[in-house]
Amino acid sequence: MAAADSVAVLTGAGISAESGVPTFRGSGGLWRNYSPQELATPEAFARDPRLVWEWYDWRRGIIARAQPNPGHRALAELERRAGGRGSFTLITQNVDGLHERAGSRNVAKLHGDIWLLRCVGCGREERNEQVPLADLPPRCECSALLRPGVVWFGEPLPPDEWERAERASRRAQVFLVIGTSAVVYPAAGLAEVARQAGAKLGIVNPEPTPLDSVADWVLRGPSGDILARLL
Ligand code: BV8
Ligand code: ZN
Repeated sequence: MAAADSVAVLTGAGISAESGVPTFRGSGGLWRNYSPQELATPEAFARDPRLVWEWYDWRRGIIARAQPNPGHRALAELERRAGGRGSFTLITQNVDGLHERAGSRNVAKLHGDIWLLRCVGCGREERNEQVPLADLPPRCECSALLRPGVVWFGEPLPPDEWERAERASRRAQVFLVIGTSAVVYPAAGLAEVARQAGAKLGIVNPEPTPLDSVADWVLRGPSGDILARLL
């Protein structure tokens, strides 16, 4: 990896597991027996904004008490060592903000940010780190509902974040896929973009993923230990 002058990393919920943040598809991910796929949709929010907000408020509470773990910190250190412009890009599906809290700077957030609230009426966006939220669902001054500033299933990814992620994936000599089940698109498709452009593909995950069969390296284990050792 040290030889490569351009590295891109794609992370998912698994990198925050050792910080105590539940993953989506792992055992701890369930909340009142709902699956995230049922709640992380515009339809669920339209049908029952209060229920969807109870789930997000619960997650915000867990994330607010969570600390970045050695995996997050190792990626921030890797970025520092990579030095210059664009030689290290961190692409995340996570909305928990733990990468930034660990010191990562060049982060493309494909699925938004759980600390952002956006008004469904006037579109106003605000950063809100209140846990728990006073009112569920929260409302804007214009009286319309506020929604979490995240990308739900069926919604397009933020174009500028996606563009940065795709460009970094095309340019990477090494592409690491860390802590993701690699089933959600288009994020998971970035591994293929990198491979098509000639990158070596590395996977860090305690479990098998659909990308293992096309990977050059599969590092089987928790990202906290593996990334710290990689450093
Ligand atoms: C879009 C944000 C189009 C909110 C999320 C049929 C086939 C293929 C695709 C589709 C299909 N039907 C629909 C689609 C598209 C859909 C999709 O991919 N569905 C999947 C489920 C089949 N995608 C979309 O809808 C996307 N939008 O396509 O729009 C469009 C275009 C133009 C105009 C209009 C529309 C939007 C996808 C984003 C959805 N939002 N979340 C929130 O967070 O609440 S996705 C959600 O899943 C999270 O972002 C999460 O990050 C993401 C992926 O999950 P993972 O991060 O991988 O987490 P998971 O629990 O699955 O896995 C954890 C992994 O960690 C495991 O592998 C585990 O082994 C590992 N692990 C555990 N412990 C550790 C560890 N690893 C390391 N260390 C450890 N200690
Ligand atoms: Zn408003």
